[in-house]
Amino acid sequence: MSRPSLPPVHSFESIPPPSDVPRRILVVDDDAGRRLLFEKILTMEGYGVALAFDADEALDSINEAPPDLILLDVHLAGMSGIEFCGELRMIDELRLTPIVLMSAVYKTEEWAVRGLLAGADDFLQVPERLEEIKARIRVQLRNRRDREMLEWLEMQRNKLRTAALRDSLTGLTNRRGGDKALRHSLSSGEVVVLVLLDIDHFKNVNDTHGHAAGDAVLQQVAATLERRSRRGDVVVRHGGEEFFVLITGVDPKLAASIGERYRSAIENLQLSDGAGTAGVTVSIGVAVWWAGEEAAPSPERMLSVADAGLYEAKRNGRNRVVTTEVSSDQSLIGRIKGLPSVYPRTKSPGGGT
Ligand code: GH3
Ligand code: MG
Ligand code: MG
Repeated sequence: MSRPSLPPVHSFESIPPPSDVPRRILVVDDDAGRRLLFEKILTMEGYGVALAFDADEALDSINEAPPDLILLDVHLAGMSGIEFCGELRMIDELRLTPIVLMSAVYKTEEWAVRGLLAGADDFLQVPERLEEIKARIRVQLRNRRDREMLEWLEMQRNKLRTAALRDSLTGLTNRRGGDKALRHSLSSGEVVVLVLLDIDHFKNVNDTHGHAAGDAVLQQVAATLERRSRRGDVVVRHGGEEFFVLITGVDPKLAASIGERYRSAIENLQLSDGAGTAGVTVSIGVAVWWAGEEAAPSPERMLSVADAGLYEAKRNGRNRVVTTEVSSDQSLIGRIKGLPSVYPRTKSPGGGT
């Protein structure tokens, strides 16, 4: 019984089909005849083709427009294609670009091995078996597209991950991100200063000027906190009109004055017209963890100590700072070690940190 004959090789389809976007292939070969041959067959395959005689021309072409695949002769004029392949692999723009080495010389096993180890993705004997060469080029471009897709997905995932930790109104780190950062700080073994701020009588802003004006105030307060923060500090919108700034590795004696710096920055903030209100103030509770031998407090405890200070600041007349030290001992809440704990409703003492 005779076997059914296979269809002609050029009628095979690549699965998945090649991308709709025409791909550009750079052919680097010092042999003019082969350059022409590849230009012809690759153009017929629907690829854009760039030609280079040697490494210099190839680099010029790459600089002008990075190709999607490089077809590289092993024996370049004045240079080994294998060495050049190694150099190309160091170029960041080409990290996804397949490099296919080719040689017209027989018995090329050693070169094939060296070339593949130097970073080439395939090694072709040319100009034999042109249909196979075309198929191998397709496979490399397909692999490249898969890698691009993976990179794109990874980027999307990172974007989503970042977005999940951002507050959409103010652009600050949101509560989830803030809690994560606080946990991380407390496990660092360093001093942690938590400055918890709540806008005073914010409900009045909404009631008097409308919710949009309220939103504008929140944005301007957020921007001010961000501007006043130092590199490495984390500014968080912890909820409605409540924020915190997380500072790690600072001199704990400065905690109260750091709180005061933020208080006065908000008091002096000139709200833009859109906010429809003259100005706002904040009440602040600062919790300080001095670090040391003891186990660090939990994030919840750190926040509750700061919150107790904030509540006290509200009760004492608002627009003020109450600073409290946190001990890891659950029975001791808010030991004050000679810190100026309550700032009266006055201007900043100046200096600060
Ligand atoms: P206190 O000085 O005691 O903090 O008074 P307050 O009015 O600031 O506090 P209260 O908790 O009574 O009101 C908070 C207000 O914050 C009520 C709520 O509508 C408003 N708010 C919370 N989130 C947003 C927001 O995203 N946009 C706007 N515009 N308002 C918000
Ligand atoms: Mg408030
Ligand atoms: Mg509140």
